[in-house]
Amino acid sequence: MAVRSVIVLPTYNEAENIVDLLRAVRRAAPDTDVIVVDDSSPDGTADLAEGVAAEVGGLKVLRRRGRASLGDAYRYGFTVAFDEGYPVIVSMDADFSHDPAVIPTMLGLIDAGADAVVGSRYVPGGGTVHWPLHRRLLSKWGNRYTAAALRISVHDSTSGFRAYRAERLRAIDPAATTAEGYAFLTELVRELVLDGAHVVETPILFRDRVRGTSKMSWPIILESMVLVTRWGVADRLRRLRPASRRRG
Ligand SMILES: Nc1nc2c(ncn2[C@@H]2O[C@H](COP(=O)(O)OP(=O)(O)O)[C@@H](O)[C@H]2O)c(=O)[nH]1
Ligand SMILES: [Mg+2]
Repeated sequence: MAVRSVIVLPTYNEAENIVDLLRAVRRAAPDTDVIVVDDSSPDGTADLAEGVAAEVGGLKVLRRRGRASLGDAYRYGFTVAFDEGYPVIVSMDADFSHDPAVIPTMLGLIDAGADAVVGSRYVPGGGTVHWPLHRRLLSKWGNRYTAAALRISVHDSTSGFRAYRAERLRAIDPAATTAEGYAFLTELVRELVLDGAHVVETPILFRDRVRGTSKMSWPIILESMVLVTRWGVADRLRRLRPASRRRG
């Protein structure tokens, strides 16, 4: 029997994608449960997800109220996944940018000993398809800056397509993270690396969404630049003072 696993799937206005995506996930990963974390999407995403729950099976829909934030949605979804005792937690986007066919590969890498698997656009075999030039440049150079500032060897810290060994994720206490946008994903990678976790990357082809709209915004981009710079400085200061404790 395969290890129990769950996909935490944050959604905001994914009405045009959610039903097909849940069906595709079920085909690709028949034994993996799904927790949809919806931020009260005005387009009715949560209702649509619930509408196929019986058909898809192993599906729970969480509805959050209050401010919509990717970081908050993940913090909440991970807490529920921990409480339910899943040993492996997968994260992915709900817009078909992440191919569900990669999920078994990720689960296999966790099984083989990885603590976390990052689906990476920036390792051999990985890439982006149909992504506008400005998004490609922002992502590629943002990730290069992140790797240099944080001195980590992960090439795609902002990828949301991942698998985690739950006990390793729990050890860094994701509920205590603070980033709201995709910087949350970088925050987790940094904390995992600082904690000595074995983080591996597997290539993915990231496809731009065909339906629905991106929630990317200037404040989210700015948050990421500011936080990465701040973490980079904090990590450097800590290295200068080896006696001090981790996290800064
Ligand atoms: N629950 C929740 N999900 C979000 C929020 N922002 C984005 N998402 C979801 O996170 C995933 C990635 O967001 P997306 O807009 O596609 O970002 P992009 O791929 O960087 O353009 C998608 O599944 C979105 O529906 C949010 O504030 N709350
Ligand atoms: Mg997207």
